Amino acid sequence: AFVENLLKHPTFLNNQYTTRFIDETPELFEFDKRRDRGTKVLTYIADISVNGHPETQGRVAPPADMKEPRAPKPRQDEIPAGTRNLLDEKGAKGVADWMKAQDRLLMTDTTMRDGHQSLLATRMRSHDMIKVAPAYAANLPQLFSVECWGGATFDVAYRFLQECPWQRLRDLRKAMPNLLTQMLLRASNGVGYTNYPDNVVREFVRQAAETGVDVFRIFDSLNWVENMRVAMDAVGETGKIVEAAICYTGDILDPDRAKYDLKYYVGMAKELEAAGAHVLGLKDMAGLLKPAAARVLFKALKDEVDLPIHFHTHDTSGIAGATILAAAEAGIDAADAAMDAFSGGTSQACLGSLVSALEHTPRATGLDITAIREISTYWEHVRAQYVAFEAGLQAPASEVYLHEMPGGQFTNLKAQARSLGLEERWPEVAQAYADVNRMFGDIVKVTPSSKVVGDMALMMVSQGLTRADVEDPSKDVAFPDSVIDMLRGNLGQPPGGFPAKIVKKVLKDEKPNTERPGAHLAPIDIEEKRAEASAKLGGIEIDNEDLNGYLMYPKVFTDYMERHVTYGPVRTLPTRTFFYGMEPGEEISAEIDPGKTLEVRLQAVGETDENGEVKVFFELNGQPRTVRVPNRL
Ligand code: BTN
Ligand code: 3PY
Ligand code: ZN
Repeated sequence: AFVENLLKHPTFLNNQYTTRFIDETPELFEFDKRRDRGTKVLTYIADISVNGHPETQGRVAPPADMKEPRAPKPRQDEIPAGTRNLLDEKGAKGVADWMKAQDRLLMTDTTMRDGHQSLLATRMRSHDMIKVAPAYAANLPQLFSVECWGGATFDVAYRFLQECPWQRLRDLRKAMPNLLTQMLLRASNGVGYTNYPDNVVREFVRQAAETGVDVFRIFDSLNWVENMRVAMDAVGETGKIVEAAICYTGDILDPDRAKYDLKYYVGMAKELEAAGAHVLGLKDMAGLLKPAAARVLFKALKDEVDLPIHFHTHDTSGIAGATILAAAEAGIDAADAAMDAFSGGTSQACLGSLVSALEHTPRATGLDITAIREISTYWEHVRAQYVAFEAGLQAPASEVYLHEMPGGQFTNLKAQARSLGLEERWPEVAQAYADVNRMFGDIVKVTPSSKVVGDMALMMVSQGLTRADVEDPSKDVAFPDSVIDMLRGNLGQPPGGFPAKIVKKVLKDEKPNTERPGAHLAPIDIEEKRAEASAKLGGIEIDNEDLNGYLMYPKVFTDYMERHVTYGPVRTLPTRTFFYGMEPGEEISAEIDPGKTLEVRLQAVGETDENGEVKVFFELNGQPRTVRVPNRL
């Protein structure tokens, strides 16, 4: 947000130029402003070149001679009309009616959100997305939508990528003006892990719609419709598309999992329809829906509700493609897939393969397979730059039907287990996860409820506790904070409530809250928060985008802003430079503002001096520059 407006920027407020100087010599200021931001970016490059990036150190690195990935060219100069134009002309209901009238299976590309969230710990940088966005707009105008925002991408952008998520959204929106952009919103949990006051959720939705989200896929982590209404109503008010999603768990064909049977899903779908959904999402975050069950489920949903149906699943078990094809036969309107290079495993099914499989059938997608292959080749090169973040699932895992972990959590929890020294005891973790689910009454497991189950499972395995131990009233158990919080009712209520036995064990004599958490949270004084954020950051102006970052994640946001003072607009660096710095003799360029490019050459790295500092010698746009950074190694 602030990157566009230097005048409110900490860089500017902290630098040495006086107002008089600027007023009297505007050209000089222009020059110095550039130099100043350039120096910051050089400081970042120098620091990473000397010390390495904390997130990639000790991990596999991409080959040294790897080139910057090149996006395919737009095949036409004029941007063809797409679904976004339809939304502008016909409104959200008009798009929904249009969806139902299509013979073809509409496709959403998830590469820029769930694809990398599930395969690369959400670490994909905006730079790699924005470069290819014009090719999407020109070459794949038949896409239903591009999922590119929300879920875990919001906090990871600030926290680990040193970039502003709002700027990403604005840039993508601009580069793909004809395509619907789609986000994942955790209803009252916003893009966070906890319930926010209603007015924070509303304000966030308003801003996301204004900055560029067209389709809001909204879900609740316990499938509690009560907890989805605030977000659904807020999206409805913006005129954007309300895609209300049912999270799928269990197995409708398994009599042992009767809690989540066909009747349950049809009932929830009707509630969401009545609550104002334009599109019904079926969000199978773990990839549990099997082909035969999909036929039954989608036929029933098509018969019982009048909304277009958009199906999202994960390929963890390796069978997602078959399920999507079965769902297409059963009449779903739209499905999610990821570009080939970002598909499979804990990610979505393969877009190119689905498009090919449906060619010459009544549900042919209309997408150009050559355009898909070109774009996927780009993504293949992009993915290679992030090898340090590969989760390393080598093969399909039917084990997912046991533990039911969502795609994004599976590899994450594996990494957590490894860091606790439990790597070779993974099957026990998987079993404990399943046991905890049953102990909590068989709940939907998706962010944030999935994190609660994962915390409990890891705790049990590391302490050698069984479900019987945990439930034993005479045994003292120290529960993780997230478990206490959920059983207090702070994430809302699962169908039928939490089992009394475990509630009693965790809360002892404390009475849980069974009403909607947002009903008890006092509204936040938004302007007071803006002033608070500003005060923490030396009095800079906080615009609405920044404010919404602060409301979701106060500390993550202010930490990011403070690093920005030192490092400047590093989001514009090539990904290789961002994670690995530069080698002597190497040259790169970075467009720090439209039309303002830094040409950077690293000349040499000096010796470490008596103060523990290293001089790094650069050429910046042909001029010699020296930057000093601490040697922390
Ligand atoms: C984070 O991991 O907190 C975000 C990455 C930015 C940290 C910067 S990278 C350069 C410098 N070296 C460090 O060890 N930390 C900072
Ligand atoms: C998220 O909430 O980030 C998810 O991807 C849930 O599936
Ligand atoms: Zn998903």
